[in-house]
Amino acid sequence: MHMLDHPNTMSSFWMPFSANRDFLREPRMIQSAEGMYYTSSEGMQVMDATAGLWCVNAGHRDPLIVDAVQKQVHELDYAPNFQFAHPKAFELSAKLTGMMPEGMNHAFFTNSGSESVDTALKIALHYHRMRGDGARTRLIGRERGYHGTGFGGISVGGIVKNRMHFGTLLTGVDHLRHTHDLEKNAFSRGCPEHGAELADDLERIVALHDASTIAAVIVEPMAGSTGVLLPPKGYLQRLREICDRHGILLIFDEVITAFGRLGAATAAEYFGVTPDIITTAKGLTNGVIPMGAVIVSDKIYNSAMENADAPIELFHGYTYSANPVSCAAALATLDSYEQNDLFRRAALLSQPWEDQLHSLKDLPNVVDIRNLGLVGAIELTPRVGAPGARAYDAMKRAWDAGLMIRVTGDIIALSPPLIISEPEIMALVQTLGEVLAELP
Ligand code: PXG
Ligand code: PLP
Repeated sequence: MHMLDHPNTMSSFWMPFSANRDFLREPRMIQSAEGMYYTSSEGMQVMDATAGLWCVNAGHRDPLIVDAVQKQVHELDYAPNFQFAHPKAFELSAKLTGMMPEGMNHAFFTNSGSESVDTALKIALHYHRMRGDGARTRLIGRERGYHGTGFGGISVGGIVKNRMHFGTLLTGVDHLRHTHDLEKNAFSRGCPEHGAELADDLERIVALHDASTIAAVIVEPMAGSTGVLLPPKGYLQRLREICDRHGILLIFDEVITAFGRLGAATAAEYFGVTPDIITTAKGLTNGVIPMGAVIVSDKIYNSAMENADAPIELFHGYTYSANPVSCAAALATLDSYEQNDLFRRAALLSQPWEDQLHSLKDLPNVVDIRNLGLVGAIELTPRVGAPGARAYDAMKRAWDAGLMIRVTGDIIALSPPLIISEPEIMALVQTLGEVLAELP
Protein backbone atom coordinates (compact mmCIF):
# COMPACT_ATOMS: atom_id res chain seq x y z
CA MET A 1 0.00 0.00 0.00
CA HIS A 2 2.73 2.45 0.89
CA MET A 3 6.50 2.48 1.18
CA LEU A 4 6.31 1.29 4.76
CA ASP A 5 5.32 -2.15 3.52
CA HIS A 6 8.83 -2.37 2.15
CA PRO A 7 11.01 -0.24 4.40
CA ASN A 8 14.06 0.59 2.37
CA THR A 9 17.08 1.24 4.53
CA MET A 10 18.87 2.85 1.58
CA SER A 11 16.42 5.73 1.45
CA SER A 12 14.05 6.85 4.14
CA PHE A 13 12.50 9.76 5.96
CA TRP A 14 14.55 10.19 9.16
CA MET A 15 11.74 10.98 11.58
CA PRO A 16 12.44 13.71 14.14
CA PHE A 17 12.43 12.77 17.84
CA SER A 18 11.08 9.33 16.97
CA ALA A 19 11.77 5.68 17.52
CA ASN A 20 12.38 5.23 13.77
CA ARG A 21 13.06 1.48 13.81
CA ASP A 22 10.01 0.68 15.91
CA PHE A 23 7.82 2.95 13.77
CA LEU A 24 8.76 1.17 10.57
CA ARG A 25 7.70 -2.11 12.13
CA GLU A 26 4.43 -0.69 13.39
CA PRO A 27 3.56 2.63 11.70
CA ARG A 28 0.96 5.17 12.71
CA MET A 29 0.20 7.06 9.51
CA ILE A 30 -2.12 10.05 9.28
CA GLN A 31 -3.98 10.79 6.06
CA SER A 32 -6.27 13.72 6.76
CA ALA A 33 -7.72 15.86 9.52
CA GLU A 34 -10.80 17.91 10.37
CA GLY A 35 -11.53 19.85 13.55
CA MET A 36 -10.71 17.63 16.55
CA TYR A 37 -9.96 14.49 14.53
CA TYR A 38 -7.42 12.81 12.30
CA THR A 39 -8.13 9.99 9.91
CA SER A 40 -5.43 7.38 9.72
CA SER A 41 -4.26 5.73 6.50
CA GLU A 42 -6.42 2.78 7.48
CA GLY A 43 -9.48 5.02 7.75
CA MET A 44 -9.56 5.05 11.57
CA GLN A 45 -10.87 8.21 13.33
CA VAL A 46 -8.37 9.45 15.91
CA MET A 47 -9.09 12.25 18.36
CA ASP A 48 -6.29 14.80 18.53
CA ALA A 49 -5.65 15.20 22.27
CA THR A 50 -2.40 17.08 21.65
CA ALA A 51 -3.30 19.76 19.06
CA GLY A 52 -0.66 18.20 16.83
CA LEU A 53 2.49 19.15 18.68
CA TRP A 54 0.79 21.84 20.81
CA CYS A 55 0.13 23.99 17.75
CA VAL A 56 -3.31 23.36 16.23
CA ASN A 57 -5.17 25.49 18.78
CA ALA A 58 -8.05 26.39 16.42
CA GLY A 59 -8.53 22.78 15.31
CA HIS A 60 -7.63 21.25 11.97
CA ARG A 61 -8.36 22.82 8.60
CA ASP A 62 -9.98 25.96 9.99
CA PRO A 63 -11.60 27.38 6.81
CA LEU A 64 -10.54 30.94 7.65
CA ILE A 65 -6.88 29.93 7.68
CA VAL A 66 -7.08 27.59 4.69
CA ASP A 67 -8.72 30.34 2.57
CA ALA A 68 -6.22 32.99 3.64
CA VAL A 69 -3.27 30.80 2.71
CA GLN A 70 -4.79 29.89 -0.66
CA LYS A 71 -5.49 33.57 -1.49
CA GLN A 72 -2.02 34.64 -0.45
CA VAL A 73 -0.18 32.13 -2.61
CA HIS A 74 -2.12 33.45 -5.58
CA GLU A 75 -1.30 37.11 -4.86
CA LEU A 76 2.22 37.33 -3.46
CA ASP A 77 4.05 34.06 -2.95
CA TYR A 78 7.29 35.45 -1.60
CA ALA A 79 8.91 38.79 -0.98
CA PRO A 80 12.17 39.45 0.81
CA ASN A 81 12.13 41.36 4.06
CA PHE A 82 15.80 42.27 4.05
CA GLN A 83 15.70 45.97 2.97
CA PHE A 84 12.25 45.47 1.39
CA ALA A 85 8.95 44.50 2.95
CA HIS A 86 5.31 43.73 2.27
CA PRO A 87 2.30 45.19 4.08
CA LYS A 88 1.16 42.01 5.86
CA ALA A 89 4.41 41.89 7.86
CA PHE A 90 3.56 45.25 9.44
CA GLU A 91 -0.10 44.35 9.76
CA LEU A 92 0.74 41.13 11.56
CA SER A 93 3.25 42.82 13.84
CA ALA A 94 0.56 45.31 14.91
CA LYS A 95 -2.09 42.66 15.44
CA LEU A 96 0.23 40.31 17.30
CA THR A 97 1.73 42.91 19.60
CA GLY A 98 -1.82 44.11 20.33
CA MET A 99 -2.30 40.75 22.08
CA MET A 100 0.92 41.02 24.07
CA PRO A 101 1.41 42.64 27.49
CA GLU A 102 1.53 46.45 27.72
CA GLY A 103 4.80 47.88 26.45
CA MET A 104 5.73 44.92 24.23
CA ASN A 105 5.12 46.41 20.80
CA HIS A 106 7.79 45.00 18.49
CA ALA A 107 7.88 41.64 16.73
CA PHE A 108 10.81 39.92 15.01
CA PHE A 109 9.67 37.04 12.81
CA THR A 110 11.23 33.57 12.60
CA ASN A 111 10.11 30.17 11.30
CA SER A 112 10.02 28.03 14.43
CA GLY A 113 10.31 28.01 18.18
CA SER A 114 13.97 27.03 17.97
CA GLU A 115 14.71 30.05 15.80
CA SER A 116 12.67 32.27 18.12
CA VAL A 117 14.80 31.11 21.05
CA ASP A 118 18.08 31.71 19.22
CA THR A 119 16.81 35.12 18.16
CA ALA A 120 15.77 36.05 21.71
CA LEU A 121 19.13 35.03 23.17
CA LYS A 122 20.96 37.05 20.51
CA ILE A 123 18.75 40.10 21.07
CA ALA A 124 19.52 39.90 24.80
CA LEU A 125 23.29 39.84 24.19
CA HIS A 126 22.98 42.60 21.61
CA TYR A 127 20.92 44.77 23.98
CA HIS A 128 23.54 44.79 26.72
CA ARG A 129 26.41 45.26 24.32
CA MET A 130 24.79 48.21 22.55
CA ARG A 131 24.29 49.88 25.93
CA GLY A 132 27.97 49.53 26.74
CA ASP A 133 27.35 46.66 29.18
CA GLY A 134 28.97 44.04 26.96
CA ALA A 135 30.36 41.97 29.84
CA ARG A 136 26.84 40.67 30.35
CA THR A 137 27.17 37.53 28.25
CA ARG A 138 25.96 34.71 30.46
CA LEU A 139 22.65 33.05 29.64
CA ILE A 140 20.74 31.26 32.38
CA GLY A 141 18.28 28.47 31.62
CA ARG A 142 16.67 25.90 33.88
CA GLU A 143 16.93 22.16 34.45
CA ARG A 144 14.23 20.30 32.53
CA GLY A 145 13.68 23.34 30.31
CA TYR A 146 12.98 22.83 26.61
CA HIS A 147 13.90 25.61 24.22
CA GLY A 148 14.04 23.79 20.92
CA THR A 149 16.96 22.14 19.24
CA GLY A 150 19.25 24.88 17.95
CA PHE A 151 22.62 25.13 19.68
CA GLY A 152 21.36 28.14 21.67
CA GLY A 153 18.23 26.32 22.72
CA ILE A 154 19.92 23.10 23.80
CA SER A 155 22.58 25.09 25.67
CA VAL A 156 20.06 26.88 27.89
CA GLY A 157 17.75 23.85 27.80
CA GLY A 158 17.87 21.30 30.56
CA ILE A 159 17.11 17.94 28.96
CA VAL A 160 20.12 15.66 29.29
CA LYS A 161 19.41 13.54 26.19
CA ASN A 162 19.02 16.65 24.02
CA ARG A 163 22.43 17.94 25.15
CA MET A 164 24.74 15.04 25.88
CA HIS A 165 25.42 13.92 22.30
CA PHE A 166 26.25 17.34 20.91
CA GLY A 167 29.53 18.51 22.29
CA THR A 168 30.23 21.44 24.54
CA LEU A 169 27.44 23.75 23.38
CA LEU A 170 27.48 27.49 24.19
CA THR A 171 29.90 28.56 26.88
CA GLY A 172 28.92 30.73 29.83
CA VAL A 173 25.57 29.08 30.43
CA ASP A 174 24.22 28.09 33.83
CA HIS A 175 20.95 26.56 34.97
CA LEU A 176 18.38 27.18 37.68
CA ARG A 177 16.97 24.19 39.50
CA HIS A 178 13.70 22.87 38.12
CA THR A 179 10.49 23.24 40.11
CA HIS A 180 9.04 19.73 39.91
CA ASP A 181 8.45 18.32 43.40
CA LEU A 182 6.05 15.38 43.51
CA GLU A 183 6.64 14.73 47.19
CA LYS A 184 5.14 18.08 48.09
CA ASN A 185 2.87 18.82 45.15
CA ALA A 186 1.44 15.57 43.69
CA PHE A 187 -2.17 15.83 42.46
CA SER A 188 -2.23 19.63 42.72
CA ARG A 189 -5.07 21.24 40.84
CA GLY A 190 -3.62 24.17 38.91
CA CYS A 191 -0.33 25.67 40.08
CA PRO A 192 1.27 23.94 43.07
CA GLU A 193 1.48 25.57 46.49
CA HIS A 194 5.07 24.71 47.27
CA GLY A 195 8.27 25.94 45.67
CA ALA A 196 8.13 29.72 45.06
CA GLU A 197 11.45 29.91 46.92
CA LEU A 198 13.10 27.91 44.10
CA ALA A 199 13.25 31.25 42.24
CA ASP A 200 15.88 32.27 44.79
CA ASP A 201 18.19 29.82 43.07
CA LEU A 202 18.84 32.74 40.72
CA GLU A 203 20.41 34.58 43.66
CA ARG A 204 22.83 31.66 44.07
CA ILE A 205 23.82 31.94 40.41
CA VAL A 206 24.19 35.72 40.72
CA ALA A 207 26.37 35.25 43.79
CA LEU A 208 28.55 32.77 41.88
CA HIS A 209 29.03 34.70 38.61
CA ASP A 210 28.14 38.28 39.61
CA ALA A 211 25.15 40.00 38.03
CA SER A 212 27.43 42.12 35.84
CA THR A 213 28.21 39.00 33.75
CA ILE A 214 24.61 37.83 33.27
CA ALA A 215 22.60 38.88 30.21
CA ALA A 216 19.33 37.01 30.56
CA VAL A 217 17.30 34.27 32.17
CA ILE A 218 15.10 32.16 29.92
CA VAL A 219 12.29 29.98 31.28
CA GLU A 220 9.08 28.46 30.07
CA PRO A 221 6.38 29.99 32.28
CA MET A 222 4.90 26.48 32.21
CA ALA A 223 7.36 23.82 31.07
CA GLY A 224 5.50 21.80 28.43
CA SER A 225 7.85 19.45 26.70
CA THR A 226 9.41 17.89 29.79
CA GLY A 227 6.05 16.77 31.05
CA VAL A 228 4.01 19.80 32.07
CA LEU A 229 5.89 21.23 35.03
CA LEU A 230 3.80 23.99 36.53
CA PRO A 231 5.27 27.07 38.17
CA PRO A 232 4.70 27.09 41.92
CA LYS A 233 2.44 29.94 43.06
CA GLY A 234 4.49 33.14 43.28
CA TYR A 235 7.55 31.65 41.54
CA LEU A 236 7.42 33.72 38.35
CA GLN A 237 6.78 36.98 40.24
CA ARG A 238 9.83 36.25 42.37
CA LEU A 239 11.98 35.49 39.33
CA ARG A 240 10.89 38.82 37.80
CA GLU A 241 11.84 40.69 41.00
CA ILE A 242 15.29 39.12 41.17
CA CYS A 243 15.95 39.88 37.49
CA ASP A 244 14.92 43.51 38.06
CA ARG A 245 17.14 43.83 41.11
CA HIS A 246 20.16 42.74 39.06
CA GLY A 247 19.51 44.26 35.62
CA ILE A 248 19.01 40.82 34.06
CA LEU A 249 16.58 40.45 31.15
CA LEU A 250 13.77 37.94 31.62
CA ILE A 251 12.74 35.87 28.61
CA PHE A 252 9.51 33.87 28.69
CA ASP A 253 9.58 31.05 26.17
CA GLU A 254 5.90 30.93 25.26
CA VAL A 255 6.17 28.69 22.23
CA ILE A 256 3.58 26.43 23.88
CA THR A 257 1.79 28.79 26.27
CA ALA A 258 1.01 31.69 23.91
CA PHE A 259 -2.28 31.80 21.97
CA GLY A 260 -4.78 30.53 24.46
CA ARG A 261 -3.31 27.36 25.89
CA LEU A 262 -3.79 28.67 29.45
CA GLY A 263 -6.98 30.57 28.67
CA ALA A 264 -5.27 33.89 27.91
CA ALA A 265 -3.30 35.30 24.99
CA THR A 266 -0.04 34.67 26.86
CA ALA A 267 1.18 33.07 30.07
CA ALA A 268 2.57 36.51 30.92
CA GLU A 269 -1.00 37.83 30.96
CA TYR A 270 -2.31 34.74 32.75
CA PHE A 271 0.26 35.01 35.55
CA GLY A 272 0.39 38.81 35.59
CA VAL A 273 4.17 38.83 35.10
CA THR A 274 5.66 40.78 32.20
CA PRO A 275 9.00 39.60 30.84
CA ASP A 276 11.30 41.65 28.59
CA ILE A 277 11.11 39.23 25.68
CA ILE A 278 8.50 36.62 24.68
CA THR A 279 9.23 33.84 22.20
CA THR A 280 6.35 32.30 20.26
CA ALA A 281 5.73 29.89 17.34
CA LYS A 282 3.31 26.93 17.03
CA GLY A 283 -0.15 28.45 17.67
CA LEU A 284 0.85 31.63 15.83
CA THR A 285 -0.18 29.97 12.55
CA ASN A 286 -2.17 27.05 13.98
CA GLY A 287 0.60 24.80 12.69
CA VAL A 288 -0.43 25.35 9.07
CA ILE A 289 2.73 27.15 7.94
CA PRO A 290 5.93 27.28 9.98
CA MET A 291 6.32 30.61 11.73
CA GLY A 292 7.58 32.05 14.99
CA ALA A 293 7.83 35.51 16.49
CA VAL A 294 9.92 37.16 19.17
CA ILE A 295 8.16 40.03 20.86
CA VAL A 296 10.33 42.56 22.65
CA SER A 297 9.68 45.46 24.99
CA ASP A 298 9.81 49.05 23.82
CA LYS A 299 12.91 49.43 26.00
CA ILE A 300 14.80 46.81 24.00
CA TYR A 301 13.61 47.94 20.57
CA ASN A 302 14.16 51.63 21.24
CA SER A 303 17.59 50.94 22.66
CA ALA A 304 18.57 49.12 19.46
CA MET A 305 17.29 52.00 17.33
CA GLU A 306 19.04 54.65 19.46
CA ASN A 307 22.34 52.90 20.13
CA ALA A 308 22.96 51.33 16.72
CA ASP A 309 26.47 51.83 15.43
CA ALA A 310 25.54 51.03 11.80
CA PRO A 311 22.55 51.61 9.50
CA ILE A 312 21.48 48.02 10.10
CA GLU A 313 20.54 47.87 13.78
CA LEU A 314 20.54 44.08 14.23
CA PHE A 315 22.63 41.72 12.12
CA HIS A 316 20.18 38.85 12.27
CA GLY A 317 17.32 37.44 10.20
CA TYR A 318 16.06 34.51 8.16
CA THR A 319 15.27 34.15 4.47
CA TYR A 320 11.71 33.33 5.47
CA SER A 321 11.31 35.90 8.26
CA ALA A 322 7.74 37.20 7.82
CA ASN A 323 7.26 35.57 4.43
CA PRO A 324 3.88 36.57 2.98
CA VAL A 325 2.22 33.15 3.19
CA SER A 326 3.20 32.73 6.85
CA CYS A 327 1.95 36.24 7.58
CA ALA A 328 -1.38 35.52 5.89
CA ALA A 329 -1.72 32.28 7.87
CA ALA A 330 -0.90 34.05 11.14
CA LEU A 331 -3.30 36.94 10.49
CA ALA A 332 -6.11 34.50 9.75
CA THR A 333 -5.21 32.39 12.78
CA LEU A 334 -5.33 35.36 15.13
CA ASP A 335 -8.67 36.37 13.52
CA SER A 336 -10.00 32.89 14.11
CA TYR A 337 -8.98 32.94 17.78
CA GLU A 338 -10.79 36.27 18.13
CA GLN A 339 -13.92 35.44 16.15
CA ASN A 340 -14.42 32.15 17.95
CA ASP A 341 -13.41 33.60 21.33
CA LEU A 342 -11.13 30.61 21.77
CA PHE A 343 -8.98 31.93 24.63
CA ARG A 344 -12.08 32.53 26.74
CA ARG A 345 -13.39 29.15 25.68
CA ALA A 346 -10.19 27.54 26.97
CA ALA A 347 -10.52 29.43 30.25
CA LEU A 348 -14.14 28.29 30.65
CA LEU A 349 -13.31 24.68 29.81
CA SER A 350 -10.37 24.52 32.21
CA GLN A 351 -12.60 23.58 35.18
CA PRO A 352 -14.40 20.60 33.56
CA TRP A 353 -11.03 19.62 32.07
CA GLU A 354 -9.46 19.60 35.55
CA ASP A 355 -12.35 17.66 37.09
CA GLN A 356 -12.35 15.05 34.33
CA LEU A 357 -8.60 14.52 34.38
CA HIS A 358 -8.40 14.10 38.13
CA SER A 359 -11.06 11.39 37.95
CA LEU A 360 -8.24 9.12 36.68
CA LYS A 361 -6.23 9.36 39.89
CA ASP A 362 -6.98 5.89 41.26
CA LEU A 363 -5.90 4.02 38.14
CA PRO A 364 -2.84 1.75 38.42
CA ASN A 365 0.64 3.32 38.17
CA VAL A 366 -0.64 6.90 38.28
CA VAL A 367 1.64 8.92 40.58
CA ASP A 368 0.50 12.40 39.64
CA ILE A 369 -2.10 14.28 37.65
CA ARG A 370 -1.65 17.98 36.99
CA ASN A 371 -3.46 20.58 34.93
CA LEU A 372 -3.56 24.23 33.95
CA GLY A 373 -5.73 25.89 31.32
CA LEU A 374 -6.24 23.25 28.64
CA VAL A 375 -3.05 21.39 29.52
CA GLY A 376 -2.91 18.16 31.44
CA ALA A 377 -0.36 15.57 32.45
CA ILE A 378 -0.48 12.13 33.95
CA GLU A 379 2.74 10.85 35.44
CA LEU A 380 3.20 7.08 35.66
CA THR A 381 5.62 4.95 37.65
CA PRO A 382 8.34 3.67 35.33
CA ARG A 383 8.63 -0.03 34.63
CA VAL A 384 11.57 -1.51 36.47
CA GLY A 385 14.70 -1.13 34.35
CA ALA A 386 12.82 0.43 31.43
CA PRO A 387 12.18 4.14 31.99
CA GLY A 388 9.74 5.58 29.46
CA ALA A 389 8.51 2.18 28.27
CA ARG A 390 5.19 2.28 30.12
CA ALA A 391 4.11 5.65 28.73
CA TYR A 392 5.34 4.72 25.24
CA ASP A 393 3.17 1.63 25.44
CA ALA A 394 0.24 3.83 26.54
CA MET A 395 0.78 6.05 23.49
CA LYS A 396 0.59 3.08 21.12
CA ARG A 397 -2.45 1.61 22.84
CA ALA A 398 -4.20 5.00 22.83
CA TRP A 399 -3.61 5.26 19.08
CA ASP A 400 -5.16 1.85 18.57
CA ALA A 401 -8.11 3.06 20.65
CA GLY A 402 -8.48 6.18 18.46
CA LEU A 403 -6.72 8.76 20.63
CA MET A 404 -3.49 10.66 19.93
CA ILE A 405 -1.55 11.50 23.09
CA ARG A 406 2.06 12.71 23.63
CA VAL A 407 4.46 11.09 26.01
CA THR A 408 7.76 12.23 27.41
CA GLY A 409 9.57 9.84 29.71
CA ASP A 410 6.77 8.26 31.74
CA ILE A 411 4.57 11.32 31.55
CA ILE A 412 1.51 11.61 29.31
CA ALA A 413 0.94 15.19 28.14
CA LEU A 414 -2.44 16.38 26.91
CA SER A 415 -3.21 19.65 25.12
CA PRO A 416 -6.30 19.37 22.93
CA PRO A 417 -7.32 22.00 20.38
CA LEU A 418 -9.18 24.82 22.15
CA ILE A 419 -12.30 23.96 20.13
CA ILE A 420 -12.80 20.76 22.15
CA SER A 421 -16.32 20.35 23.63
CA GLU A 422 -17.24 19.02 27.08
CA PRO A 423 -18.56 15.72 25.66
CA GLU A 424 -15.27 15.37 23.76
CA ILE A 425 -13.32 15.98 26.98
CA MET A 426 -15.34 13.20 28.59
CA ALA A 427 -14.73 10.87 25.65
CA LEU A 428 -11.00 11.63 25.73
CA VAL A 429 -10.74 10.90 29.45
CA GLN A 430 -12.89 7.77 29.10
CA THR A 431 -10.66 6.31 26.37
CA LEU A 432 -7.50 7.24 28.24
CA GLY A 433 -8.88 5.69 31.42
CA GLU A 434 -9.58 2.44 29.58
CA VAL A 435 -6.04 2.42 28.18
CA LEU A 436 -4.49 3.07 31.62
CA ALA A 437 -6.65 0.45 33.30
CA GLU A 438 -5.30 -2.24 30.94
CA LEU A 439 -1.73 -1.00 30.78
CA PRO A 440 0.84 -3.49 32.14
N1 PXG B 1 10.48 26.42 23.12
C1 PXG B 1 9.49 25.74 23.70
C2 PXG B 1 9.00 26.14 25.07
C3 PXG B 1 8.90 24.66 23.03
O1 PXG B 1 7.92 23.95 23.62
C4 PXG B 1 10.41 25.06 21.18
C5 PXG B 1 10.94 26.12 21.89
C6 PXG B 1 10.95 24.75 19.83
O2 PXG B 1 10.03 24.98 18.83
P1 PXG B 1 10.21 24.30 17.38
O3 PXG B 1 9.15 24.97 16.55
O4 PXG B 1 11.58 24.63 16.92
O5 PXG B 1 9.99 22.80 17.57
C7 PXG B 1 9.36 24.31 21.74
C8 PXG B 1 8.81 23.16 20.96
C9 PXG B 1 6.29 17.93 22.95
C10 PXG B 1 6.92 18.81 21.91
O6 PXG B 1 5.83 16.86 22.62
C11 PXG B 1 7.19 20.11 22.25
C12 PXG B 1 7.81 20.94 21.32
C13 PXG B 1 8.11 20.48 20.05
C14 PXG B 1 7.79 19.17 19.71
C15 PXG B 1 7.21 18.32 20.65
O7 PXG B 1 6.23 18.31 24.12
N2 PXG B 1 8.09 22.23 21.73
N1 PLP C 1 23.29 28.56 4.45
C1 PLP C 1 23.54 29.24 3.33
C2 PLP C 1 24.64 28.79 2.40
C3 PLP C 1 22.77 30.39 3.00
O1 PLP C 1 23.02 31.10 1.89
C4 PLP C 1 21.73 30.79 3.89
C5 PLP C 1 20.87 31.94 3.61
O2 PLP C 1 21.11 32.74 2.71
C6 PLP C 1 21.51 30.05 5.05
C7 PLP C 1 22.30 28.94 5.31
C8 PLP C 1 20.43 30.44 6.05
O3 PLP C 1 19.18 30.09 5.58
P1 PLP C 1 17.86 30.71 6.23
O4 PLP C 1 17.93 32.19 5.98
O5 PLP C 1 16.72 30.05 5.49
O6 PLP C 1 17.89 30.38 7.69
